[in-house]
Amino acid sequence: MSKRDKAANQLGEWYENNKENIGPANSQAGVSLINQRSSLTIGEYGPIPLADYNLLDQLGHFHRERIPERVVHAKGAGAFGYFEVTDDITQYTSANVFAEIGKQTPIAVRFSTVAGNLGSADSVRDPRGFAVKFYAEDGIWDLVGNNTPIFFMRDPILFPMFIHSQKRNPVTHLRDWDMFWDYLSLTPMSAHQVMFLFSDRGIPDGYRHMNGYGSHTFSLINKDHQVTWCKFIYKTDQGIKNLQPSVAETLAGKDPDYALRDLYNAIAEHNFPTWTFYVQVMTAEQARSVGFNPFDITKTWPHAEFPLIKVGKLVLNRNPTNYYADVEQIAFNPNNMPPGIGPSLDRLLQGRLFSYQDSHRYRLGVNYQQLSVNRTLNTVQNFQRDGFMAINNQGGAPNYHPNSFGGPDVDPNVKKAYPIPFDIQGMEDYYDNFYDEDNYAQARVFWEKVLDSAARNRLAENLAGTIRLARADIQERTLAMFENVHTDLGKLLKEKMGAKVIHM
Ligand code: HDE
Repeated sequence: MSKRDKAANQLGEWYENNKENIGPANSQAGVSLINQRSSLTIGEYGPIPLADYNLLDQLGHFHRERIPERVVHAKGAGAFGYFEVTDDITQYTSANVFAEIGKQTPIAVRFSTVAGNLGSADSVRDPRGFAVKFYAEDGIWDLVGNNTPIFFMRDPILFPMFIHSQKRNPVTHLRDWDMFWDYLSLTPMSAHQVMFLFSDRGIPDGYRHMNGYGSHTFSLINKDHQVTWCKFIYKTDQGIKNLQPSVAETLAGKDPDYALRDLYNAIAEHNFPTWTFYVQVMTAEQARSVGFNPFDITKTWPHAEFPLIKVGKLVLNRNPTNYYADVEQIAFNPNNMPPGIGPSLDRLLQGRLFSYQDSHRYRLGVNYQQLSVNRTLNTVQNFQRDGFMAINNQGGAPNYHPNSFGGPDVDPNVKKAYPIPFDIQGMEDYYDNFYDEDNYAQARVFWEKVLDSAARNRLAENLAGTIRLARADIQERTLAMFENVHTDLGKLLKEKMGAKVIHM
């Protein structure tokens, strides 16, 4: 951090590259400014007249510089690059991004933490967002994933409550361990994800040394309209690296932007990070007999039964030229899926298909997709018009349908590239059985098969560190939840917490 790295030299480098082209200062309208050091005054020490247009313009613009931060995933870093196909999966999907080996599609990626506000520290224990925007020839594909293959819940109605419990207490405005563990221990479907989060992978060393997961079950549709369920996975080629909690704590104070700086410098030094892209696939018949609900995001698909199939690589080779324009304003939407890729019966995904556009309309405005970082490469032709900041208002094309002026009409072949119709029947109802379905089986496998004894010990240590900060009855309930995962975990946790602390 103390050395003059590429990030520290950004301004100097910009100046070297641009010094020949720097003209006189002017307004946003391009009109030359008369003075930018002093306000206009009546007499040397007199008042400022309204005629000081430049002063009013500076202040008026300044007051409007901030937009709402993302309600979750507020702190992040972004970069650009490409996705290249290395292996053929056209037997599963007709999506243009996978059309042929060697095909490259430009991408933008935004990494993030989840609970912290803008400006919060990067090296915290929190899931990491790993959102990828593919600028495909047939429209944007947003794969808005995390660094974990699973999630805290399976029903979207629980999301706002869960997030409230993980963010700040509304009175004290502090992170609150009663809220945190109260909610999680009352919602044991979170056990699997919580164990991942408190394992070594809960604090990745920057963004380059972690995997990414689409997490949900999606569908792939091939040219014969056959549907295959699938998961998307990107594995880091830099190798997994995590931070020791004590190192992470020190970094949070010394360099809260550690992950952002690391990503920027790596790319600026041409040390481009890459990930290998895989899919797992499951046929409709396998889905019916697999023994767990394959559309439940609290579950992974075992690799032994559903092996990783290599598809391509992601390369990040370009830093944003402007953070606000390229990263703060980038807007991902899981609903953006070009032909050949579709959603599934994953209930949480279905909630997300609504949530993101709604959140962008609030944060960035109704025409957020016209901002350059969000714009698709193909031509947009539809009947949406007007609203704030309509940069592309589609000129003289008709704004209603049907019309006698060329439509546009939908391409009848496109429906074949989506998994419609889904074969579903049933009574409309609130089905609560999904709430408590099979909360512990895979969490137990994680404990028994994925972690070795040293990693189990660190997991228990990390969990105990904050459980012991909650009220005694919440501690007891949280312990009971982990005892349900495995009696050994319960025992180890008790040991780590110490009886004295529980009843403080
Ligand atoms: Fe998000 N999520 N989420 N989420 N999420 C947002 O979108 C939401 C979920 C994820 O870098 C928000 O623009 C709901 C799972 C990432 O810009 C919001 C539900 C996964 C990002 C939102 C989920 C994610 C977001 C906040 C449950 C991993 C950052 C502002 C139904 C598979 C994207 C915004 C970026 C951001 C809603 C669950 C990943 C509010 C309702 C599961 C990486 O729309």
